[in-house]
Amino acid sequence: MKKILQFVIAGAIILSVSCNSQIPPEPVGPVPSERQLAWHELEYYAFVHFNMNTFTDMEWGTGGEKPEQFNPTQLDTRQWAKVGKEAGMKGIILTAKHHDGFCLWPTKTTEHSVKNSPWKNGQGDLVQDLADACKEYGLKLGLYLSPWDRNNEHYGKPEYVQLFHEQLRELLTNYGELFEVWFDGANGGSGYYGGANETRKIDNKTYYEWPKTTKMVRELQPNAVIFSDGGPDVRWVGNEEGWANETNWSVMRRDEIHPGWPRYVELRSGHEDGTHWLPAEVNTSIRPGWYYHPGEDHQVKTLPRLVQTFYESVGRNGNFLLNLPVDDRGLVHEKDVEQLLALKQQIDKDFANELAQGQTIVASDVRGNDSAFSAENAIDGDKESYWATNDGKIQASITVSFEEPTEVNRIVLQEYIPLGQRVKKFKVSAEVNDEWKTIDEQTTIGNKRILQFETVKADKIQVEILDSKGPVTLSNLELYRAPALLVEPVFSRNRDGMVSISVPDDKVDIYFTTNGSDPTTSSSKYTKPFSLKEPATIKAIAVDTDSGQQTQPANQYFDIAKKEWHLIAASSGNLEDAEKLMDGNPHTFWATDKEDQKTPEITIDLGKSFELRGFTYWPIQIRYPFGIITHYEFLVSTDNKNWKTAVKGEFGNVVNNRIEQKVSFETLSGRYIKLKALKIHGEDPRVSFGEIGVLTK
Ligand code: FUL
Repeated sequence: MKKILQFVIAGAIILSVSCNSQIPPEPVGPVPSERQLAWHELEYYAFVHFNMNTFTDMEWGTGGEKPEQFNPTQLDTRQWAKVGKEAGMKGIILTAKHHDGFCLWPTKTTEHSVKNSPWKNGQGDLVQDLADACKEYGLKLGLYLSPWDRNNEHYGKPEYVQLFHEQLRELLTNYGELFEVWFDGANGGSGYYGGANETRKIDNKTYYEWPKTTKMVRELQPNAVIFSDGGPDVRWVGNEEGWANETNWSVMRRDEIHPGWPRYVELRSGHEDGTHWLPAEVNTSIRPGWYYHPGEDHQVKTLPRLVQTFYESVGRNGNFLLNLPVDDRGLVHEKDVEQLLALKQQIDKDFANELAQGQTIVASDVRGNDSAFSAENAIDGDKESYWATNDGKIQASITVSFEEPTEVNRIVLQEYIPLGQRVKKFKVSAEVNDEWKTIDEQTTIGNKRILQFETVKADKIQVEILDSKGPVTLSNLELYRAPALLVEPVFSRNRDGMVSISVPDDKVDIYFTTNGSDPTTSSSKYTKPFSLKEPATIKAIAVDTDSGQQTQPANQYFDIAKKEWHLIAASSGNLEDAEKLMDGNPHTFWATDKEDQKTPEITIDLGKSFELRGFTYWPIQIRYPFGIITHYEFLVSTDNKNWKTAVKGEFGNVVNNRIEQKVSFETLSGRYIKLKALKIHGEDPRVSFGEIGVLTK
């Protein structure tokens, strides 16, 4: 009997070992749904902000606009789709209705739509046009529908919610398959509201009946993911600048989040102990604004900036949603097209030649010593196969050995996310001339992590998983040697008017002009800071001394220098420190005191009289800002006694998009300027200033 028992036990052990060898690891934590998995595959797609604001030069229309104002002359959605396709994007998400309430399709729910516009004599349907164009170019279609509607008279009441759901139903029913439905979190506030012109508050958590909204999307578009600050399928990344945190979990404690969530900063990293799969989408615009503004034609993001955004979104476990502000002709502007194609070219170059495939690869631990989970699976080009470790093995390494020393400066890592996101900490090292050196130590991987590092000529590259939520599952490891990226020069000018031009690489020369002409290698060569006191536009190129390759010209306009400026009065705050709001550096700031009870204001003496045509305000640039002015009044005086209001207004979307605000006004001469903060964002009573400037040209 004893023998039989021993035999049975031995058999059970053998059985369990061989079973373990074929059983994949248990999932860890929440896992993605089918529709989320399909969404992860998309990685890079376009946002198109094109609507009433395109014709009013605004970021947030009030809702009081007239349908007649919507009048594109060359609208061509096929051009958008063609550009998107050529840029390597997988789809387009269109603002079918933005906060001002104007609908780009002939909805039955309101008269405020294309059907009452001159475009195609009111016969057009822009959503349909784009759906057709996407189909033709093999792109997916997504739609943005703003819950906030500053036009609708019923906004704030139950009637509006019914109408909002009806609009959603139309969009979900009439335009074929959608891959994503986008709900913005910026809701409630002042608006036209059918002529009431008032402020209406709503409860973001309950007003829109989110469960009903989700149910409708699930029924009518079962494959579409739903985006909002907190999903339910895809989350906002918590900034509009185009980056996710290096630590980026695709899981979150979703039930804590709602649209307009005040703890949105947490969206940048996710929650390690998340209860739901809720991956991040990194949305940013190719220009400063979401909408087209002719004044921003020269501010299309530079190639280095776009490349950086790619690495800080796709390379940090996020999807990259790049906004194209289609212009008032109805076309993606040629400057934007140029940059999109340049980005595509650069990314293609960076990842042109994969180096790990075909090399020897070994792992310190392989699940059940089974080839189904071998190290080779990480370099076989098949995402469905993966290297896995045994249960309990949460520290392990995988090493690629090159046949001969090979230059490397990029690594791509992917976890097998159908079984959850696991890795908490990992290290990448290179063996160079028999010596191991650490390249980088990082935290999360997720669907995709890309690390850039200085070129090493390595015999071996090793990835060590130092901590993980469970056994490792790595589906992909790729290595590349990307070429150098020539970075456009960057300008700065201090208070004394001394201009510096810089590039990060000292093997690169800079040539510049100050008369507005395009620089060439025959222009002045930059060697040290130079003085520039009068208004001028500086242009510069960077030239790679090895290859002779050069960048596009970068340019910057500088108005009068601020040497003679003095902050002579402020409602509160330490005046001695005030230098920081006029030192030419928007990254330093000055702020009033907490005790400031009145309308905060500052007065600056410009030292002498100027013909003033406008002013500029850089909001504070720190990571967690406070005291941003949203509504302002700007006054001018010749004697510091009698003041004239030059302009009064709102900096639209300044909190989400903290770029330099430029406001023009009818020319006024004066020596003293006063900026009043009529309204500031948030609870903090202080008002902050990154930089103040004037426009005299
Ligand atoms: C924000 C909106 O308020 C902006 O206007 C823009 O649509 C952006 C994508 O989302 O919250």
